[in-house]
Amino acid sequence: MTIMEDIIPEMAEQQSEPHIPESRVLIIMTGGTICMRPSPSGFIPARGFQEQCLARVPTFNDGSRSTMMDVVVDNTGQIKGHPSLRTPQTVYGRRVRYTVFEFEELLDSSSIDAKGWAEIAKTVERNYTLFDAFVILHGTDSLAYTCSALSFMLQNLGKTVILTGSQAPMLELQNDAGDNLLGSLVVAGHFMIPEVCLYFNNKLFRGNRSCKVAASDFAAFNSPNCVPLAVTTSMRTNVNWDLINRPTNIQHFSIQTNLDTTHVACLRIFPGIKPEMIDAVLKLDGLRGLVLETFGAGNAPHGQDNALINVLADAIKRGIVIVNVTQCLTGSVSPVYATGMSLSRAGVVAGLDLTTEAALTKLAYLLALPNATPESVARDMSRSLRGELTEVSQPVFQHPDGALTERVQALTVLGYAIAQGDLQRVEEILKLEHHYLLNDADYSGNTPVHLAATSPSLPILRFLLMQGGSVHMRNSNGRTPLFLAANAGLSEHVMLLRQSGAHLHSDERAAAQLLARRRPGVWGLAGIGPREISDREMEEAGEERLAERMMAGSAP
Ligand code: ASN
Repeated sequence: MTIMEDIIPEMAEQQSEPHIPESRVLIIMTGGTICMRPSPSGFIPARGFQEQCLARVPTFNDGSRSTMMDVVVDNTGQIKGHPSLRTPQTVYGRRVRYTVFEFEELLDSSSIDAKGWAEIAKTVERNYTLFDAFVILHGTDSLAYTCSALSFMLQNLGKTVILTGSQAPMLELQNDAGDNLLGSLVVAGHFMIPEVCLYFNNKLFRGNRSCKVAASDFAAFNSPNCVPLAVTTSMRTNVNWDLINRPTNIQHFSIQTNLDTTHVACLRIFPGIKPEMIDAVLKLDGLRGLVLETFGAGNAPHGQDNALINVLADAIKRGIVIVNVTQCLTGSVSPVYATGMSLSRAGVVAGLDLTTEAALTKLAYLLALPNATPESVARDMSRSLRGELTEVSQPVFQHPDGALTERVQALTVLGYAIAQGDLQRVEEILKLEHHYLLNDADYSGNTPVHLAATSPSLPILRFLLMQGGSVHMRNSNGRTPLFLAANAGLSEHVMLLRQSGAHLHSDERAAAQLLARRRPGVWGLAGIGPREISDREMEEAGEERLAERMMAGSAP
C-alpha cells in the first residue's frame, strides 16, 4: 500500500537527505505551580519559563540552533516570532520542536474563570493551522474544570490538546514538572488524539472525566469512571485507541467562548439539609442551571411533606435546569431507589456518571448555545457530546496482546478495498470493531484517509471522515492527505478534505508552492499558490457543489 508521489526535481534533492521528522507543538503557559517561584507572600507564578526552566535541561533542549516559530498572539492576527527549542530524538524516531507562549497575566489556577478559558480557546484557534498539537500549562487546583470547559468549547477538534501542570515547581529540586511536561510533549508530538486531555503522573486522562484527588501527592488526578486514554511506561506510551473520540462531522474546527458561568450553581446535599436552603439558591437572581450533588445512585432526602421535591419541581417549572450527579467517586446516577425516582419524576435530569466539574461546565456551555431552551439543555445533559458520560454501558472490544497479525491483515484488506473503490467492503471492515484502523498507518505511514485521498472514490473518503478519520495525520514523508489529493489532481477530494478542516502543514508549503506553479487550479483549492482559495470561500463554494452532487444523487 504505497502512494507514489509525483515529486518535482527541486524537491527530490531535499527528499533524499536523511532527516528526522519533527512535530511542532505550541506550549501555552497560563500559570500554576509549574512556573512558580518563592516570594515573601508565598509561591507566585513567574515569567521566562522557556529560558529559565527548559533551555538548560538536555531532555528539553537538544542544543541545536534555535529557529523562530510564528505564533499568532492576539485577535488582530498579529504574528510574532518566538525562539523554539527541540527535544532529542524520541523512541519513536521523531523530535518535538516547540515554543512557549506566555499569557500576559500568569495565574494561580484558583483564580481562573470563563474569561481565562476563552483566552486559551482563542489562542488554540488562532494557532490551529501553525502547529500539530497544543500543550497547555495550568495550575492543578482548577485544572479539571478547565479541561471540562475546553472540551466543550473546542468544537470539531481534530488535533491533540493536552493540559498539564505540577504539584512542585519546575525549579524545585524534587519536582514532577519535568516528567509531566515531557510526557505531554511526547504524546502531543506523536499521537493524534483529537480530544482535550489531561496528562499527569504518566497517565493521559480524558479531560472532562478527570478530577483532582490529592492535594500534594504526585498522583494528583484520576478519572474514576473512565480508564486512562494512555499510560506511559519505561518502554513507551500505550494508547487505548478503542477509547479515543474523533470528530465525525464534515466541519471545521471552531470555538464557542461565551459560557454562561454566572447563571449556574452547584449544591451538595447533606443529611438534614433544609428545603429553604435549596430554595434560596434556586431563587438567586437569573439562575438558569443547578448541579445537585446527591447521595449514592442519585438519592436525596424525601422529607415528610415532600417539601424538598416540591422546591425542585417549582424551580424546574420556572425554567431552571437541575442536573443530578452523585457525590461518589465512581458509578452513575440511576433510578433504582424511590428517593432517586421522585427526583426524576419532578423533572431533575440524570447526569449519569458526569463529574461535577463536567456537569457544571457543560451546563454553562449548553445554556450559552444559540437558541438554547431548558428542554434542549435538559435533553443534551444526558447525552454524551465529548465522551464526558457513559450513555449505555457496552462491553469494549479489547485486542489481546500479539494481535498484530490481525491488525496488519485488516489494514491491508482495507487498503485494497479503498484502492478498488469498494465502499461496501470498506464499511464492512470498519463495522467489525475495526475503528482503530482509521488512524492506523501502513509501513509508509499512510493512514486509510491518505489512501482514500488518492483513490477514485469520493464516497469512501467521505465515509472515512464521517467515521472519525483524521485529516491531520502525516505519512513518513511528512505528507497530509490534502497534499496527496492535490498532488494527484483530485479537486473534489481536495474540497471535501478542506471542508473537514484539512490544511497543508507548514513543512509542506514549500513543496506545494513549487507544485502550484504547474497546476495552480487544484493547488489553489488546497489553499496555496497564486489562485489560493480561503477557508471561507471553500466552505461557500463547497456547499454549492455538494448540493449539486446531492441533487445528482452521487453524494452518499
Ligand atoms: N495553586 C496551584 C494552582 O492551581 C496548585 C498547583 O498548580 N499545583 O495554580
